[in-house]
Amino acid sequence: MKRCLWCRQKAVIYMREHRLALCKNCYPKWFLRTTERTIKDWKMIAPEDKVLVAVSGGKDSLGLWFALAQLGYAADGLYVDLGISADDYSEKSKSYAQQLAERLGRTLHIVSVSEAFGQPVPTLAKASRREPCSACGAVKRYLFNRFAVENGYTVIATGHNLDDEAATMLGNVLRWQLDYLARQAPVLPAKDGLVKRIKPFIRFTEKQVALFTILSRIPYIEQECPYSVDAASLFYKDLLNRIEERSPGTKWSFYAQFQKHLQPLLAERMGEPPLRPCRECGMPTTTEVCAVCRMKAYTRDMVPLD
Ligand code: Q46
Ligand code: ZN
Repeated sequence: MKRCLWCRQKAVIYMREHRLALCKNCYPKWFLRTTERTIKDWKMIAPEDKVLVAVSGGKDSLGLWFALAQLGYAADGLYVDLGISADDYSEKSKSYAQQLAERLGRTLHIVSVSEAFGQPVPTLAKASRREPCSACGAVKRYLFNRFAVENGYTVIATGHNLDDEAATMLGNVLRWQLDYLARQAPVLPAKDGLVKRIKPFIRFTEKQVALFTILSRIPYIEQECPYSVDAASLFYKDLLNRIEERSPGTKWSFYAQFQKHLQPLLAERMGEPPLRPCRECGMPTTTEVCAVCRMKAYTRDMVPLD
């Protein structure tokens, strides 16, 4: 049995990449300390910032909101109700977000896609012939940004972890999608109507975040979104886990060395597409009419669902 390196109690986790075993009391302390260091190292949050956490009801975003509160950041949450009725997914995930808001005594804002655009995400996707996750991603990015701008939030924090980011990066590297790689960073600064975005959990694997959330006794939605069939990303995560198994620390160095050496060069080289206000809604976009307004146009003649 491994013992906690800090206090010699029974360990609940051994992190090979750090050669560190910790018990259930010391692990959350290490986790919070590491989160704080990530925020400082990457200059994610300034004292005058107003932080909005993108809360989905899952372990990562709820863990993030809780961790920020523990660290003294007065962050509020925004839950975007996607209107996914299969398996009661949206209703259930919303109630987990509300539970944590109550425990933290912080505000949880709720924005409904159906109210904003007349239709829920699955209908918007179908009408515009987009994959549900592609429509969903565009709608979420749009609503988070619009809400932050309209309500004076200066930073949007998301719960992406190292497994998410390394898998996305691997996919982009295999196809050399340089434009995506140039924009893949733990901090995307504010720009022309786009609010700054940060990923404070970038240093942790999925398992590490799950353990923190569980030890903090935060209930979260365990069921997967019924549309989450992104086989490619699961495959890349599995590949990276196998590499990590053989050579602990590789996942982080794959990500971090890219951030240190290549991402800044790519960002400079690729330039950023110029943004302009959408003709329909005024939100920043690279095209004349933004992706969300184009999606909305497809559903204009549809009867709203209840
Ligand atoms: S919620 Fe939306 Fe995810 Fe569901 S439809 Fe896809 S993108 S899987 S994070
Ligand atoms: Zn628009």
